[in-house]
Amino acid sequence: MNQAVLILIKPDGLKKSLTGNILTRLSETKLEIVAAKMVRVSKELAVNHYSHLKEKPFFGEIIKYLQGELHDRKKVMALVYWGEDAIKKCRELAGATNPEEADPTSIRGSYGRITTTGVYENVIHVSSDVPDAEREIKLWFQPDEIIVDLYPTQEIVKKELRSNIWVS
Ligand code: IDP
Ligand code: MG
Repeated sequence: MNQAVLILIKPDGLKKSLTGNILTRLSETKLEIVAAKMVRVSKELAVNHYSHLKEKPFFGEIIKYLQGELHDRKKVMALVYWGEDAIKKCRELAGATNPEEADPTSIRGSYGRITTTGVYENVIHVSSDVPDAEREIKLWFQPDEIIVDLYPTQEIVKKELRSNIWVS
């Protein structure tokens, strides 16, 4: 069954210049990239993204982590991969949440670490199931940023929308 999955290259992955390595590893899946962008992560977006973990003792730290405050890199790369069994394939390549327990040949096993303050810095996020993927993709992307029709949309007309355009 074809599925969509949200992938984030987290700030530690960007700081360690791992973008190319991670995308190369993910290309082994033969899945299609249907959306990609760099994102400056607001606190609101980070809190929404990790809302299922808000009772955990490490919640505050992972919000700072996703916002780039632990790495002086205030951005993440967000991508949507699409294709047969996309979630399982990408999670297998990513490896376990705890980078020290992850298969050493997985992305997290190869490049992750646990900080002295206990944060699992695991360089990549991968949606965990189909409902999570839909929720997360809708959080990170607007329909027009994705080159296939993943979910139902409706057309609206935005009036007096303020935006920046190129000069000349
Ligand atoms: P996942 O990223 O493998 O889906 P989640 O349970 O959704 O794992 O946790 C989100 C993120 O929170 C993880 O990727 C990791 O960075 C961090 N995290 C999860 N569990 C722990 C923990 O027990 N200690 C420290 N950080 C954790
Ligand atoms: Mg998760």
